[in-house]
Amino acid sequence: MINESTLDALLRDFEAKRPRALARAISLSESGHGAALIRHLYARTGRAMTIGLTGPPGVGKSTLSSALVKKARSLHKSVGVISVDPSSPFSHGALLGDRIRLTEHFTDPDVFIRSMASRGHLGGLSGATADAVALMDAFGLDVVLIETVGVGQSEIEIAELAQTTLVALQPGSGDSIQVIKAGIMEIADIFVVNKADHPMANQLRREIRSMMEMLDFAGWVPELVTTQATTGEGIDALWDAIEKHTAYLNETGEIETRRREAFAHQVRQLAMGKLQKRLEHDLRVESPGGLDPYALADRILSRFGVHGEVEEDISTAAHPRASVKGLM
Ligand SMILES: Nc1nc2c(ncn2[C@@H]2O[C@H](COP(=O)(O)OP(=O)(O)OP(=O)(O)O)[C@@H](O)[C@H]2O)c(=O)[nH]1
Ligand SMILES: [Mg+2]
Repeated sequence: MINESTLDALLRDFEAKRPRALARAISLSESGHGAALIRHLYARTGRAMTIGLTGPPGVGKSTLSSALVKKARSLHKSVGVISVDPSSPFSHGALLGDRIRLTEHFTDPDVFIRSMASRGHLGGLSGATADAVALMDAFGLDVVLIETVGVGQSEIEIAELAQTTLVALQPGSGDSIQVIKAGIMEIADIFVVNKADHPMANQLRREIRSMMEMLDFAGWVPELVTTQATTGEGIDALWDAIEKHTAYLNETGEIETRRREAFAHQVRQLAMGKLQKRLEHDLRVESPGGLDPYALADRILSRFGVHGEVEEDISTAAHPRASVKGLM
């Protein structure tokens, strides 16, 4: 926990834009003690441009992040980078590789780099990440870039926190198949074929195009950008695509829909986290006393104010952005 005077001091440092205060704030929320901070700072969020960057291991996400940071800095924007590793229970340690690729930005006071892992946060890794995004936003960083590895569910969740989601794919790896399988198609606002110098880069572009032809998009049609992150080739085009998407969100008002969805997602994660903790406790201490599972479930639920049958509305999926042609 954090006491009143520590919180006040931290908020003062935060307001004075001391990077250490931001670092400490993120650490606190990462370990499950961020509620009071977020309560104080939440009203100041909603300003930053938030970019999610996901893709399989080794595709070049960190190299792309570094190139995007450079681009944003050339436009005099301050940047926060959050690199998320769902497989690592620790922050900092396992992510040395990421950090090394960002070294050229280490000494820049307008670049704030942070690795995340889930520790004690009730909302799990996506909850901890959501807090970090909110804190960087409240701190006044113009751009927040969230890098997540892989193509699984938790990465999709994290990508949904962002206004604009970039999906980076690797030539010659069968990635396009993975994309269809994992439902990544639906979350990508921009596809990035990185490693343009790879002989299979053009084939991957064709595969992505034909994949897109199978889909009906509700509104935005994903952009396809080719980059060579190591040389910076294509980064200007990528940045333009990000700005174009941002403009689209603002002009159509979809930015509000995305914010609402992200908000609901966070509330859901937090509430479920708390409920689950309570439930596990009750299950441990409760003696079944001859009750059947339904009866015991009802007894426990009645303590949460849930009685009798519940109307079925279990759809938690976010609003679909694309659907397969002919299926819906
Ligand atoms: N040839 C080539 N190599 C690249 C390019 N971009 C990145 N790489 C290399 O690909 C390797 C992986 O790059 P990273 O940026 O660490 O990839 P990542 O997706 O962040 O990897 P993880 O964080 O481990 O998932 C490094 O050796 C990079 O130098 C590119 O455009 N062309
Ligand atoms: Mg990386």
